Amino acid sequence: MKAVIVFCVISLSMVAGSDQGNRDWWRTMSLYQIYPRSFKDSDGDGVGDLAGITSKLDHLSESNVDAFWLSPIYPSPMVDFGYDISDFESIDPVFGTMEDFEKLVAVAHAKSLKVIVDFVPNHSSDKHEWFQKSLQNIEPYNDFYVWQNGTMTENGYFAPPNNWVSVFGGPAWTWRDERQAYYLHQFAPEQPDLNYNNEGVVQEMQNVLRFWLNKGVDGFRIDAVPFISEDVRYLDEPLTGRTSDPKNYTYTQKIYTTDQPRTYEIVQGWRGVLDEYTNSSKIMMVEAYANTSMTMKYYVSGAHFPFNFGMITDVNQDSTASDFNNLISKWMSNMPHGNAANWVAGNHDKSRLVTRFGAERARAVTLMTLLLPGISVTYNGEEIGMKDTWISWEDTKDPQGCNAGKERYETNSRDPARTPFQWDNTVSAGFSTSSKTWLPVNGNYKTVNLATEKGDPNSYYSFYEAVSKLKKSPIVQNGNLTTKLLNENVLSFARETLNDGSVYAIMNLGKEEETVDLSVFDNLSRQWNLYYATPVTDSIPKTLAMYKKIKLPSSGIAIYLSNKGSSCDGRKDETIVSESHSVISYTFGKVNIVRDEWTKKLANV
Ligand SMILES: *[C@@H]1O[C@H](CO)[C@@H](O)[C@H](O)[C@H]1NC(C)=O
Ligand SMILES: *[C@@H]1O[C@H](CO)[C@@H](O)[C@H](O)[C@H]1NC(C)=O
Ligand SMILES: *[C@@H]1O[C@H](CO)[C@@H](O)[C@H](O)[C@H]1NC(C)=O
Ligand SMILES: *[C@@H]1O[C@H](CO)[C@@H](O)[C@H](O)[C@H]1NC(C)=O
Ligand SMILES: *[C@@H]1O[C@H](CO)[C@@H](O)[C@H](O)[C@H]1NC(C)=O
Ligand SMILES: *[C@@H]1O[C@H](CO)[C@@H](O)[C@H](O)[C@H]1NC(C)=O
Ligand SMILES: CC(=O)N[C@H]1CO[C@H](CO)[C@@H](O)[C@@H]1O
Ligand SMILES: [Ca+2]
Ligand SMILES: [Ca+2]
Repeated sequence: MKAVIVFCVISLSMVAGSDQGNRDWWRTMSLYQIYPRSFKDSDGDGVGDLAGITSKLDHLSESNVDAFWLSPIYPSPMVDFGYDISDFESIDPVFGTMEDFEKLVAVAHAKSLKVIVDFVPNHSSDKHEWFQKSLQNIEPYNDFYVWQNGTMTENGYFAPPNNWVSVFGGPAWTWRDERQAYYLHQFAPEQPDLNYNNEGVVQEMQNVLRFWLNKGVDGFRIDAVPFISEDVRYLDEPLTGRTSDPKNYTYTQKIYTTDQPRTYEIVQGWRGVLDEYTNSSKIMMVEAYANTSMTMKYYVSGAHFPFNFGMITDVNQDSTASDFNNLISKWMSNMPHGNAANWVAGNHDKSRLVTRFGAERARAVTLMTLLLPGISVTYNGEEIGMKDTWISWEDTKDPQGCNAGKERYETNSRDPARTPFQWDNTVSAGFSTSSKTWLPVNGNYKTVNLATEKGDPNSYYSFYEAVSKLKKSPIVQNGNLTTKLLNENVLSFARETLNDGSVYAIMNLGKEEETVDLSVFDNLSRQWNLYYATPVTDSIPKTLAMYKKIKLPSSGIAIYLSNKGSSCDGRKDETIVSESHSVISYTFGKVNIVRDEWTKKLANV
């Protein structure tokens, strides 16, 4: 797919990198998720590590990233690839040492990059000292996990206390002879749930946060938050009727195992810990796949933001322009006043962006995540358009895949989105000097890799780099948002400022070429300059003035700038008159959302 990038944006002044003194540094940041096993291997053992990450931080700076978060790097038997932690305050040798971590933080900070680490509070590994002591009934650890006796059956043995199902399939309870009791695990049996009704657990986990804050981290991404607390009556959950298989996670309605009120109290306690660090603002973001109201509640319970997974859960290859419009307005209109929105394009649990949406439509999604108000979240590899990698049953590592069995692993395994980062076209895509890597490298690495893509203006990376740079402009940092459905297939939005110019993004999400009139945004004689478009066609003009009609091919996208005092059009613009066609407009802090009747009508179809 051919693309054009026009850098006639001389007056597009960029904001400086994250400012230590700015307490709001995170509100419009570009956040990048690093999956450490797969980012860069420094010692040739085929597994990524901390020294590897440190050596590649320039890639983040060049990609206009402000902060990165590391998936777990703690000691772990790796039953769930680091989400089963056996020591919350140390580094797994496969990733390096504590010195390597300290060096990573120092080098990152020197490059004005913020460091966010993963905090996995719901459970520990069964190999954690606390669990080992709990097994032996040693005070105070005896009560650190959720132990239940089970129910006596007619044939004299104990059945699990209730019908709760583990996320990975099978009962959420496992029997231990040592305790003559069952323990709860909402994930794998090797991931026993911590008991947040025990004050010792609450304190210990707050101390884990302090440990890493004292190492200089800038915040936390908190894993699996809705699962933290359970209803202590331990009643059966009602059945969904969606499957008759009691081992299937969809078997029950999660009314006692997720979204419990106690969970929000725990989150508030963590915020208190962050606020002890008054010198700089430390942030926490929570991973919560929950419904809208339960998700938004995290904003008022101490989280800086809950992840917005709309781009993962609400839309796909077949979604219409109005589906995308709905997901944007769903977040913007439900978010409590004054908060920062965020847009997550992918993560290590889901198929890759390009695989989910197709290479062309993926660009529209990336454009939205980078140019909508607030925070963008990019999973490593998506900036170069990496695709899911097919993994054989023999090579499968993910427990969710292994548990599903040979017949069904392909639909359950998360390995395809976790393969090594493709840096260049050398051995193992430049990820490792070893030709054998923990998961195989995608066969497309000869063409899909950072080095090659840097030299190609049509590449996914060139596109990402250009749009992520635009995100840094005062327009995208501060601009008011207006979304408009130009017709059933074409979604557009504007980020407008009174003094710094405006950005207009247009996306044809349909299968046919569409002609649209952009003067609905701006019917003045002001000139718009094309910033980026794909595919290249004369029907997308490089400049637009009074009559702003363009023909946009299927899956085409275009970004225009109207630049006050731009040297592109060589004249001073009149002050932008706020000539919106708005009927309703919601104001959220700095962000003003305007939707017109036409948008509303289509949205309600
Ligand atoms: C479990 O059984 C033990 C001994 O049979 C008893 O002391 C304890 O109270 C029971 N625990 C619960 C939670 O019912
Ligand atoms: C669980 O049940 C759902 C239907 O509710 C089905 O789509 C899914 O494939 C099942 N998962 C497994 C691992 O059997
Ligand atoms: C906070 O700043 C003060 C004064 O600049 C300094 O003395 C103190 O060590 C800092 N505390 C932390 C936790 O960085
Ligand atoms: C959202 O989830 C909560 C808790 O799981 C539930 O009580 C509530 O009814 C749900 N809201 C909607 C609109 O489904
Ligand atoms: C957004 O719109 C409001 C109301 O029209 C205006 O006061 C504000 O200055 C605008 N924001 C920017 C960054 O221009
Ligand atoms: C833009 O202005 C022209 C000339 O005043 C007018 O004919 C046209 O209808 C306007 N377009 C929109 C979308 O308002
Ligand atoms: C996106 C993400 O980090 N998901 C994790 C949620 O928590 C479970 C259990 O810790 C992990 O298996 C997932 O990878
Ligand atoms: Ca290594
Ligand atoms: Ca729990």
